[in-house]
Amino acid sequence: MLNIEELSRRFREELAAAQETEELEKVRIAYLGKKGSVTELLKGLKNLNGDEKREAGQRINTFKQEVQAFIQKRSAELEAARQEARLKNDPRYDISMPVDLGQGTLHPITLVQRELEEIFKSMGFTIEDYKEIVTEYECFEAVNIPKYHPARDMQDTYYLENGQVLKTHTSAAQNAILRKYGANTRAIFPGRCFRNEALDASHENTFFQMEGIMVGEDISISNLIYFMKTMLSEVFGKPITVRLRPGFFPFVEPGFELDIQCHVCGGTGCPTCKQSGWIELCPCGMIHPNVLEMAGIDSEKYSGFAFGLGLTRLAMMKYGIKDIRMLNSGSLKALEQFKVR
Ligand code: FA5
Repeated sequence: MLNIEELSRRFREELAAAQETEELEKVRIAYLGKKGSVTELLKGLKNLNGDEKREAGQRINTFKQEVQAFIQKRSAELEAARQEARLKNDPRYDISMPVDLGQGTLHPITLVQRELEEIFKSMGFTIEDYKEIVTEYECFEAVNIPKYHPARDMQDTYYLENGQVLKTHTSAAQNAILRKYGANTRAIFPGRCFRNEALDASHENTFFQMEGIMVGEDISISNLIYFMKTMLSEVFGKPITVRLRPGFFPFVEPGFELDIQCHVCGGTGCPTCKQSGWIELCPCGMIHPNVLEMAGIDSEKYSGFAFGLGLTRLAMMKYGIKDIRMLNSGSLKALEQFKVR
């Protein structure tokens, strides 16, 4: 009876030595089983009386609870170690892998963006990244839209308290990229744009564009049309009907609007194309001399073209997506249709 302390010390030693579930089970039986030490102690109580019996009973029960709790804890530890060893040794599991790579799909805009990048890379263009928060100068002045010029109203802008703006168009990167490459620029720069738009089937407040610029000696409108046609026929994998009409953008002269026939309705008119049969896709033109000069390029000697492709709308046309809002919806049910990784 009085050897509980000694028993408790032995129990802890045996518990620590149990490295397998089977060994732990043996320890459990040795103490709590029918003929186990604790059970034997409890049986011995019948030989005691009165206070002695009550006191001994309490001590044995406390010890029994202790044994049960330690066995439970050790059992959980061994199970966790067993799982870890199984994952480590099983070639099907790699615990350093990012979770569930196999389940994701690329967003339709990413798919089109990557496709365009490959097309332009093959034509010698570099791919540039740019900020989403830009200065007013980059977004407007540097592309020939002076302060207070009415052309600013063409883009409903989100201004930040520090005076910067959320990029309204990828043209905001033109100045930086022209400065980077100078008179030999051939670059595309995809990016997210933000405008305070009234939303409808073809207008979002957050959408993607892909800008392209090419500068050099003797770059002309023919070069511009060639690149536009090559790009569109490659993306759609077939000749597509386009329409070029004059368009005003302060940073190009002359400027054009390049529309493509609506792929949702085939040109007959639907809510996506506002019943016109055409989608405004890619404004473009010859870079205004002021823009070249502001980037330190001699506009007498060099010329260039620029285009601002509506990447989100291109994805819509390519995949026949009727409503632009689906693309930012985060709806896996809708987006998982594009099972390309
Ligand atoms: C511009 O943003 C000019 N910076 C494009 C440009 C670049 C012209 C270089 C000339 C030279 P615009 O505001 O039209 O232009 O937008 C260009 C394209 O972006 C549109 O044709 C359209 O496809 C897409 N776009 C514009 N606003 C939205 C919107 N709210 N939601 C979805 N796509 C939009």
